[in-house]
Amino acid sequence: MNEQDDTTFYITTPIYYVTAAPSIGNAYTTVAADMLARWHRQRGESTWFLTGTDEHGQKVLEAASEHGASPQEWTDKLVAEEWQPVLDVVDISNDDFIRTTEKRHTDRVREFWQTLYDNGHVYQGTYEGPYCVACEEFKLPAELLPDPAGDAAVKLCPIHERPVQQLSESNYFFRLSAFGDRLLELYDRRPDFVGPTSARNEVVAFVKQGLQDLSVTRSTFDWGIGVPWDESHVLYVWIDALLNYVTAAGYGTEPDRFERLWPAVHLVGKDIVRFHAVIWPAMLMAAEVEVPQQVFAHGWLQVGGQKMSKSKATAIHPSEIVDTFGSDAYRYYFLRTIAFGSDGSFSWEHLEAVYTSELANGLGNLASRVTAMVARYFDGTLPPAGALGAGEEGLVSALADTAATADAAVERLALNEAIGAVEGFVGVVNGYISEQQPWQVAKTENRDRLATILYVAAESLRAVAVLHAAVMPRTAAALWDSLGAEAGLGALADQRLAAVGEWGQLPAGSRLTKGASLFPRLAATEPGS
Ligand code: ME8
Repeated sequence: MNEQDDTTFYITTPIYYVTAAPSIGNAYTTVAADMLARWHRQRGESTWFLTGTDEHGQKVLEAASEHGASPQEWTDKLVAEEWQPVLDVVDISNDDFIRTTEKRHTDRVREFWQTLYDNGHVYQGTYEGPYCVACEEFKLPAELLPDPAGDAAVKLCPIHERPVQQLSESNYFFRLSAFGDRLLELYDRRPDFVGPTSARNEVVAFVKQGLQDLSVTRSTFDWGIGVPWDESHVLYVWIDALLNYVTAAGYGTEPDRFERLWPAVHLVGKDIVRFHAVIWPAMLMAAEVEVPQQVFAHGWLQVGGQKMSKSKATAIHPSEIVDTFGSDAYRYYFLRTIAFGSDGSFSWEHLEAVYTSELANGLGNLASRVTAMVARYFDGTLPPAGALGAGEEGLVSALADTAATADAAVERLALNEAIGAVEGFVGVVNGYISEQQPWQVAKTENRDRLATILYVAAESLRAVAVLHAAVMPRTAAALWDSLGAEAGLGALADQRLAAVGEWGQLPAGSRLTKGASLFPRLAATEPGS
């Protein structure tokens, strides 16, 4: 816990392009960041969680004009109707939401680039080369794919498999090439700066090839932040967007707040790791601002073996899943079943199988069995435990191990391992009950033994509520409620992870109630239909 010092765990998501409605791909990063934010709060750490929208650039401009709207009208509408509401759909606890069209951002961005220009980091030149509008990225000819139809003049973006544009523009350039050695030294000195290892290796190899200077302005359209020293150009969308992480944190306006928040941990998809781990730290080095704490790239969600994407119309909206399974199962499914950092495929069948086996038959069944038996055999009042035998001691140590394993896994951003550890513990408790057969013990005179079994099970659920609160906040709150835990232990949010493994916290005498089923059986309709 760092309640004493004034550093903050500052976590960010990418800011998403407002070209269409959000997909489960965008929500994947946001949910992962949310789990981390909630976990750190549950540790008692001061935490700040930022997400938002990326609203400038050619891609947003084109989406707006396809819909007959001005870009500002288009982004205002989509942010209000889609991007902000989706945060409620998947239960996001962000502290701030930044839009790159906000004045708090645009003013600071202009100042930042003016300073770099004044200090000789920017010069005028001409960009001749390929550009992928879908990536909003200047490409190297060597990384492009040939046209499947054999047209030598057409080259495809390797990510979007769509033709790139050939640009020839008079632009301003940032001397990115000057930062190669300092970047390599950074990756060397801080091996965790880029994660996971696959992303780090890619970034190091890319920088070792030698960096080219980066075109940082565009002059063939005007949807962007005006270049302060030459208003006939707008800033290239990426070097505007990356600055959101500092403009939202008080850079240039609130030095004390900025000092407290910065540097941040950036969660990104692996498609944009170079922007975050190469261009972004170089920009900060040029401005003499501290580089991020970490850039962690997760993998791609795939549907039918391919990266799910808006441009290929394979995007699924989070509501399609949440409407059937609920937000907690949604969050659990994506974070639990995909190794964080690797690609993972989504299918309705797999989602339904995990929901049924781990949530409905696992945690849901455990909670309903325990609360029902306390109601039935002890009128809903939790009895004190008698002497603990080997079975109970096994649970006590399994809990301590689970708590330590989960916390260490979150520290490494192995979110799936943390959740898996808690799921494993739920399985152990379910196994304990099946073995002990309290319903048989209830037929004997041994009330003490029955009390011990049910106390031990309820106390285990107390810990599960705390350990699952970051990934399934609604379920954890419902469980806390049905354990009657608040009366003896206070609010769920005040339970500290450092103490979650300490045994015997739920007081005997707590009033348990069998609430509504945590994970109702699915209706027999086709999910997603
Ligand atoms: O790149 N699998 O925005 P964007 C996993 N505006 N994650 C996915 C995904 C998928 N199939 N599809 C999208 C941008 N994502 C820039 C960012 S930041 C300063 C500017 C997630 O709308 C993932 O986090 O294209 C990916 O990096 C991000 O959405 C791309 O969102």
